[in-house]
Amino acid sequence: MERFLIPGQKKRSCTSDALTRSPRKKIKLEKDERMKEEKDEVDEDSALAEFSHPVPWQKIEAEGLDCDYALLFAKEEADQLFKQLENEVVYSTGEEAKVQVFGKVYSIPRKQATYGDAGLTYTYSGVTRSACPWTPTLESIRDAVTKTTGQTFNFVLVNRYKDGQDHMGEHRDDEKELDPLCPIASVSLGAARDFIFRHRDARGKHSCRQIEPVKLELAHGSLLLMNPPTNTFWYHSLPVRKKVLLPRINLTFRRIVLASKK
Ligand SMILES: O=C(O)CCC(=O)C(=O)O
Repeated sequence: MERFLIPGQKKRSCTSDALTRSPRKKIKLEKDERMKEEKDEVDEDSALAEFSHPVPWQKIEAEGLDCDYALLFAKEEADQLFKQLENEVVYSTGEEAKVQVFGKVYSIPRKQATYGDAGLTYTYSGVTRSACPWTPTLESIRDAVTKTTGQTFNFVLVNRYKDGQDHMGEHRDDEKELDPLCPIASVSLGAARDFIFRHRDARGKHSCRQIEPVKLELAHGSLLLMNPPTNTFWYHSLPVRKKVLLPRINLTFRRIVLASKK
């Protein structure tokens, strides 16, 4: 994994050669360096003003897989957001809490809700869901993701896992109504859970290639960006983890293409 762009890191100049300088010259140089550092810091701070959360990003790459991972919220903020979502989000019941797989209807092993801009719908696993109006907390998390990534989103799928028995099976988020150029931004709050990517050519008994799965742990307050073309080539899942006893909420922010643009 390669580390890249860490917007919050301050650059410090190396002092080793300064040790060999004469004391008077050294004092002047140190003063100049301090002034330059201070100027650099001001420049960096103003450049960073647009980032609400200057966080270290990790690049996760494999053949056809391109993801970025970072901690977006510190623990206290993430705890607070989790509590607020517990109060605000209303999860689907009845037919909307089911999926259809090869014509058979199943109850989903977690709770789900969909929020977004007025009039949007999203169809997956054979069920069409309409967007409820944004809640204040979903809106503020969406805006934090937009500030950090520069991407805009008009829809969010909320999944609540009561513990490690709740899970999500392998799938790709490749529905035709999703903007193919927009990453899917996945924010995790609550219990850390394993998240597994598997290449489409390396699944099941009849897989035609040997490609190692990519395994991540999604931490409390984290943001995972699944950039195109990840969802064309890779399936992802959140497997059962019996040892996990605490709940988790996951938000996947998406951009749905408006009907006139499809
Ligand atoms: O809960 C998760 O991290 C997985 C969510 C997911 O795969 C999805 O919303 O498509």
